Amino acid sequence: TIPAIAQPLSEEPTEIASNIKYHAHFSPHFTPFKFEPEQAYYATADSVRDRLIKQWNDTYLHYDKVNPKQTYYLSMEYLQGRTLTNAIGNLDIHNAYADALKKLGHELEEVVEQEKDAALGNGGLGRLASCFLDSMATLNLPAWGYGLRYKYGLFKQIITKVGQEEGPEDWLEKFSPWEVVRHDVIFPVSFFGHVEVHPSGSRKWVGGEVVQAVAYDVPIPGYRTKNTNSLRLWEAKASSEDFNLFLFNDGQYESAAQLHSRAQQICAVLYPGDATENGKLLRLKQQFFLCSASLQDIIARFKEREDGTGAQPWSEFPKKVAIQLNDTHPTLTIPELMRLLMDDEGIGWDDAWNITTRTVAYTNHTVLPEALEKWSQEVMWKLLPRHMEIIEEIDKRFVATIMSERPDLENKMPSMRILDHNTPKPVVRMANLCVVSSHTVNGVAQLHSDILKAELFADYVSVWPTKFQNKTNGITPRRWIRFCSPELSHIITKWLKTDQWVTNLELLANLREFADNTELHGEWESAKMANKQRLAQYILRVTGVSINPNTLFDIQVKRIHEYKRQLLNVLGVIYRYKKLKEMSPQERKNTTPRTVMIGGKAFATYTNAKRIVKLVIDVGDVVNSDPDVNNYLKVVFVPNYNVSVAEMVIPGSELSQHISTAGMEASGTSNMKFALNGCLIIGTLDGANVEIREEIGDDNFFLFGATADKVPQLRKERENGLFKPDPRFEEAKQFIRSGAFGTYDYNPLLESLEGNMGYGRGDYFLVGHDFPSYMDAQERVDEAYKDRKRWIKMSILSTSGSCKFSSDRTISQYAKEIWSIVECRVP
Ligand code: DL6
Repeated sequence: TIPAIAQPLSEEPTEIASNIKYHAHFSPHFTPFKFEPEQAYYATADSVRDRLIKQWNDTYLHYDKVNPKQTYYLSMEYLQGRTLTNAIGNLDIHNAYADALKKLGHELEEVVEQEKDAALGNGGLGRLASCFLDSMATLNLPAWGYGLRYKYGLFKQIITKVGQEEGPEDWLEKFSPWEVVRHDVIFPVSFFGHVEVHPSGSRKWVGGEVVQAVAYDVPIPGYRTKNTNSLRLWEAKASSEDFNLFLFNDGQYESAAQLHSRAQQICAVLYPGDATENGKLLRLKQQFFLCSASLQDIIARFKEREDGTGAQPWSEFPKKVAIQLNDTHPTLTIPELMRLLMDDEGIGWDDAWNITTRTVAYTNHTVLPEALEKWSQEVMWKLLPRHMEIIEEIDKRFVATIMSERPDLENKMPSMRILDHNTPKPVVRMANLCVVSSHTVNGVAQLHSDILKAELFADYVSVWPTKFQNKTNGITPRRWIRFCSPELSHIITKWLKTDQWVTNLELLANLREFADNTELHGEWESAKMANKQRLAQYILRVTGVSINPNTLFDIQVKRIHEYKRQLLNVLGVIYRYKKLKEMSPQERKNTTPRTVMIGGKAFATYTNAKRIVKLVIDVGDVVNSDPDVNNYLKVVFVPNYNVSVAEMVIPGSELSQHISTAGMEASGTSNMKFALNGCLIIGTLDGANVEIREEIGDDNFFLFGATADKVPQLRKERENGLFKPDPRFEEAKQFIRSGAFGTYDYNPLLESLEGNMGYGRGDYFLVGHDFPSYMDAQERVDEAYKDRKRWIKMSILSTSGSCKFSSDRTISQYAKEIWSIVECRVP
């Protein structure tokens, strides 16, 4: 039978079911009459999209009518993960869709599993951007996200005997039902070319290569509100005129489509390798492509909107537009905005500079030297000659201003300047350009912001003391507890007698009064157990390792990096294994049994990080197959860590490790997700750990390690041969050397902990220094876990102390203190 016409907005399961059937029939993506979970997923997604489109269009119209000041969040990364569960959750129709699918013979849980993660990001910075989008929509803030529509997101991690291997992550392999291509939103973006000087003195860039930026919009629904914002992702394509039919007919197929293939390269992959000159050029092209397309779009919207008396004057631009640069990747926004204002709109330098600096703000997300972008001036002159002229002028004027107003800073100029001519290859320092040109600069946790002010940007602080702010990161409570842990969420709602906490996380503080209640303890423990069982099944499915939910689930999942110190974790596990081996069976019975899970991707060219992955795998193979110990210790490498995996892992966690060298992790956000889910933290005083510990209490946090202020001194002492390693540390390393974990050559990894101090050498990350206090903290964990009552209480206090870490709080602060935007609720 032909399904009845779709009823897009009904919330009645029978009508939703008929709507899904309608889509399976009339929006066909597959062979007719097939309705397996995959077909059910696409039909369900189409059905959900109908309702999103209604809200989305209403939001668009409303913003257009009210013409509020809007925020534009520019980011090279968004780690959106899956959309279906989030969309039906935010629209508050989860149960209706679950019932509807049941009527059609499917389980919602199985259907959502069909969706591929949109992994258009690398780690915390990209996931933060996605949490921010959720909060902006939920808070009814008029905001847009802008990014790139990479064909391949972050690579797929394949774990083999060799270690990590990388494969393409083809999230668009079939298609994404969540994006809408706007065929009428298309802007030309130029590269290369030259600058023409007109007799009047005005300058104009004539680009050599031109590609088209086409808008693909993804709806971002707020939670229980009609406001549905947009994430606009740009795709690069060549125009049909760029296809050479003559060459094609002559059999020269590749030459005929050369410009097409060059355009396609721009959005082919997130973070293409940049070891070669070609790779560097491609990355710069990507960054400019995002900035130029987004700015043209923002300016077009500004010009379209009228203020009642006609076109808005340019002086209004900063009153209507706030641009946030998510780290330095979109820095080219600054010279591109200057260029568009001066060369296209005929505005003079001073007014253009005034508009630009009142519009743009910059967030710094790292103090790691290798992540502070520096672009070769030579490459920039080639690719963006007019922008380099503008950057030179900004630099020149900055030097002149400082020299006249702050001559005492003369000796600081070489490091404060935007242009650095002293390196073997002269470079543009993007962070300096951002600081000089933004009205506000912020760090992402209090400690990080303090370090920025005291060290990285200290000289600028003396010039512009009020420019620098802190905005401690946050996470969306919708995805990171309400939807990924419905069991725990229902308990919270029951005890708080309201579900308002989902948008007002402050209410979690009220759980505190029940922290000793035995009834709550029972419910809490069984919810955590259900989540642990679900995780255990997942681990069995993806790794073949069977883990026991009655052991302590100890988890470290994040990008693999030496500063994050997964190596410290593994060395601790190795020491634990060795001690377990040496114990009698009776002694082993008195230990706290643990399952240690480590997951994360190592950048493809980061050899030491890949060695760490290999070590975890090898240790797991030995420990898990050792009958003496495998009831007391298991070690698992969680493959292909991404947003969906996190949604499975975090609710099932009991202890999580956030153990970076103090001063090196800007904030961390997974620490917040774990704490919110009642997982205790073992960690250093680094990034947001500091604030998490303040909020949930010292007694509920397993602290260890050097503090950030001591790190430089400790490195010096080490350099001067004053470091005396703990015997446990030496024993663990020696155990690896003995070949206990196979024949792989771990010497380079072990050597990174030895020798002379230097970045990446001589134990720069202080693993050896922090090892004994880490092991002591782990002993305190073992003891605490044995006392079930105490542990559950700590877990409840962890959740109830997580109020501060909602991205709703963070975004409200950005809105008020940086962007000056207010709610614009769709009636
Ligand atoms: O602010 C989001 C996130 C922080 O939580 C992490 O601590 C930090 O490492 C990460 N930074 C980056 C830097 N990338 N660049 N450039 O990803 O940001």
